[in-house]
Amino acid sequence: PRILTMAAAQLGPIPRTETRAQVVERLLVLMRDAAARGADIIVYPEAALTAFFPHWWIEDEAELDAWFETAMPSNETAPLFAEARRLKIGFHLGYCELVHEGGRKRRFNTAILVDKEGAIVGKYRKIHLPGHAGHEPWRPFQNLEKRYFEIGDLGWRAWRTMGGVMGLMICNDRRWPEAWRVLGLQGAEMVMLGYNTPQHDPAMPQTDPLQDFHNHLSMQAGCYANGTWAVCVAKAGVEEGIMQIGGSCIIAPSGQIVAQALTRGDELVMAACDLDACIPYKETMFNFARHRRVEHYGMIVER
Ligand code: CDT
Repeated sequence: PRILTMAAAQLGPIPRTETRAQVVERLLVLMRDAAARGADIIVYPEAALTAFFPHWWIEDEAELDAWFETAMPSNETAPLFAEARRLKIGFHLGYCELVHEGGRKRRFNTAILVDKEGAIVGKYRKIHLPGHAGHEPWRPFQNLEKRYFEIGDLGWRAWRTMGGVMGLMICNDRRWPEAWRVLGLQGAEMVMLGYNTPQHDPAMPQTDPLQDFHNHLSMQAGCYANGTWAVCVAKAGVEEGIMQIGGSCIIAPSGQIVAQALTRGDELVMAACDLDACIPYKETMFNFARHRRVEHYGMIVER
């Protein structure tokens, strides 16, 4: 067996007034607990350093920019890297990234993978941005990812690190089989993803009672059809008046959930994951080289 002990670090709500330093303190509490319980990697959610500001219409550019990180590590996040190095634990962190590239300001919804020496070994910028770009006042809250972020330009990559093949995606990506498949085609054995998912979808309220079901349905199917583990982590609970689902979990290549959060607050969910459990799925049912029929899949990319 190739055991990797994974920790999903679910976060409860982050009030808009909470500082980065205060959030990092919460992340450190979870990291120390995870390390004491033998975790190899701790996975924090999407946009883990702040409240999920795409829920609000923000006109002032300076006010918008303040929600983004311009350096990673930064003064505020450096303690995470230092503690990971000291504890010999890897981590995944979702954050909102502001960079100056090609002579212009660019904003992305980003996740990084950091190894046990505190080095950034993987970076992903969210590709499937949900929501809308304009102000829609009929909604009880906005979903302005299409306004505040550019479509990620790094693709879905898999990295050989910490004893396995690791892939990243972010939130809405998990609902798209294509994202899982692109990672599966690179041999991913461990997918890490974070999410901020409101219980109420103003555009589709009939799915409100199904939010947890659709969450797990997508991720369990993605794991099974690609023979991979996944660690899936929520920012949960009532954040600035908006209830977000929890259900953070660790999913096996069989598609079974092996551990799941019980609360909608800060909570660690842990499991010892045998990466060799991916092998039967990758070599038999989902042996891509033997069984995929790409000559019949063209429409997927042509339309
Ligand atoms: N953060 C993120 O991508 N959230 C979306 C919200 C649903 S869009 C109504 C999600 O797919 O969970």
